[in-house]
Amino acid sequence: MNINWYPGHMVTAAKSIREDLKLIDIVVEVLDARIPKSSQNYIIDEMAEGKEKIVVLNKYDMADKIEVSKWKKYFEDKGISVVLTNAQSGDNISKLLDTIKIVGTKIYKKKYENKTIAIKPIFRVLIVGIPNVGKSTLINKISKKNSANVGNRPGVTVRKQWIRVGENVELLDTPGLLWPRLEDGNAGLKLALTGNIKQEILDLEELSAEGVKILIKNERYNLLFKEKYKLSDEDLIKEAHEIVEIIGRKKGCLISGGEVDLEKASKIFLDDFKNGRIGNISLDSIEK
Ligand SMILES: Nc1nc2c(ncn2[C@@H]2O[C@H](COP(=O)(O)OP(=O)(O)OP(=O)(O)O)[C@@H](O)[C@H]2O)c(=O)[nH]1
Ligand SMILES: [Mg+2]
Repeated sequence: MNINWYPGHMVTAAKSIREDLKLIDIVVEVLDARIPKSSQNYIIDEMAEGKEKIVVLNKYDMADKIEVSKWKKYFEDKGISVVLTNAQSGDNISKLLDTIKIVGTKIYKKKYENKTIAIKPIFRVLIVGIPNVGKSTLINKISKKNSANVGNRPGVTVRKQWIRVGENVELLDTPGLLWPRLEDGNAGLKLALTGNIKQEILDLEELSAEGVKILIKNERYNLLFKEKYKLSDEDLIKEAHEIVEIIGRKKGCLISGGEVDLEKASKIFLDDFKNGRIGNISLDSIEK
């Protein structure tokens, strides 16, 4: 699947973030806990070079807990602090704020070694990540305000915005930045299934069939899938697009003549997938 998606506002945002980096002490990279590899952006990595980085694995509530704990260890082994969050419910948000303060204090101690600082330091934090990972939701939860716009579609934040938290933390919300070339592995497919790129720009029937294939291949996900749509063992050995059709029939997506409306069926399946309603599913495993 070849996707080239790099809207104008992202180009502008990337430029302005590069300028803001001079003011920044800490870079918080927000990843989707279901796809910690595919939701990484190499532009961000390059921007964060030389800065202290914290990785947030957000939407933890929808991810496969076994895979997430492996990913947590992977980042920690590289010396990066990791916080698992559910920005929607607020789980672990205070832990993230504590981590920011710990890392910030460490930076200031190093910077002002042997000098007494008269003023209280302010930690300036850049919140970055690909579209729709939950950056603005996270900021609203940390600041206990609804200053940042949120929405369940990529591309909600189009302008950067500073948000003050307490006395000594300032967060910079930024528009989602997507690596403009997505040909590596199945990153585009995974980003579409988790809703980080607009599903409408893809062929929905092809996308849902790919999603079904992923679920069938994995022993645990296969069971979740079967349970969710009350599928039989016979259903599960059929071709992926036929399984989508079965789901459509069960959901009553019919057009005249009793045929299944495949587009509607695909949309229902993809919406369930994106919103974690099939179960806790991760698409990036650490081994691959
Ligand atoms: N289940 C779940 N949903 C979340 C979580 N965090 C955010 N969301 C939802 O994800 C959607 C996107 O959230 P935003 O905060 O707008 O995402 P963003 O990263 O700011 O997106 P852009 O501004 O488009 O780059 C919203 O519908 C949120 O409610 C989470 O931890 N779990
Ligand atoms: Mg946003």
